Amino acid sequence: MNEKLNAIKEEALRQIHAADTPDRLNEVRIAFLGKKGELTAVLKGMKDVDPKDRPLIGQMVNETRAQIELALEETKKGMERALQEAKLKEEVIDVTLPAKKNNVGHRHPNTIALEEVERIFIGMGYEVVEGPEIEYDAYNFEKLNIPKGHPARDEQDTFYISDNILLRTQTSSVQARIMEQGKLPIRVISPGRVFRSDEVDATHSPSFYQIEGLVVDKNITFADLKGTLEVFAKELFGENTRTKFRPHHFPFTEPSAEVDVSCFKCGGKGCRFCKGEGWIEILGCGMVHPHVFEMCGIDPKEYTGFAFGVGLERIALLKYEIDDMRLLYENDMRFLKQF
Ligand code: 2NL
Repeated sequence: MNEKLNAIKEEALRQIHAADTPDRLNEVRIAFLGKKGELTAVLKGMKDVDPKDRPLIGQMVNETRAQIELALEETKKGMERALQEAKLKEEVIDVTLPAKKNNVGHRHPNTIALEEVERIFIGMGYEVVEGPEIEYDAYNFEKLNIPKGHPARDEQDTFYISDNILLRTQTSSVQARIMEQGKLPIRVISPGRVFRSDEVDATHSPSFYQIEGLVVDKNITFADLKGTLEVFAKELFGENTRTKFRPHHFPFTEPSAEVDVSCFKCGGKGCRFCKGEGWIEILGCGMVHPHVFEMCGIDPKEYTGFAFGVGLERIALLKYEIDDMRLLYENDMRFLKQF
């Protein structure tokens, strides 16, 4: 009996040492110590053993079992230790490696310029309002004194969706809606995307941004318009900036003017930047046309007002000395990273 048990033990230990995975180890356990295992079979055979020999044989079987269990346990621990060591080796952190570069985005130059303009007008008590990019021709043209047949309505310039629906060509449409609401006085700027049927070049794009301003109250005069835009120009381009109002024509204002600012590069002497002029054109403006007031439901005998329109890209190009508008839309990281 002793020899038989020894043979079982030897074979168990051999298989335990040969096992290469915890699963395989478990198979060995079941084969020797399980319900149908070899050692269990010996115990089951006790009924054929002389009763007086049973305690001794029982003890021998238990010792063999204990030895196999010990071997199983130690091998299992060894395997776990090896696994843990391999894992730790793999997870080693080299604190001398260079850190991963974290690319943080930032505002687009157009957005920086827009927020600067908004800051200036909010400081003067204006409200920022937005409206739809797809607009009725009534708000984009009719109520702004641009009647049917006017050249600005030409399909060459405007994207039409249907007879009376189009992509807005100016954000005045937002201001026409505000006037129509009839809450007076009004002091708003309306920034937003506008559309014109233009070919792309260094100064044109079929989609660009505009900021329009509108003030309506009793006793608003051209002096208010001049003072406001002078403050705006000084805030935007520096306190030494001078402004010049040149007569112009817009259908929605009367009188109308274009505004130039003294060149912030040369101070007005004339340089490459202002093309020798000393002045740079930045916006159009005027006193709101009485007919526009009437069409928007405001009594022009009681109220007057001024309005202006600025191209946002123009401001961004000037402020950051960019010479091609296309750069603002191409999303070339080499360009955008400079802001
Ligand atoms: C320009 C000229 C201008 C306006 C926009 C306006 C709006 C209303 C009533 C009257 Cl609701 N006028 N807007 C007035 C004058 C000029 O823009 O050159 N923009 C880039």
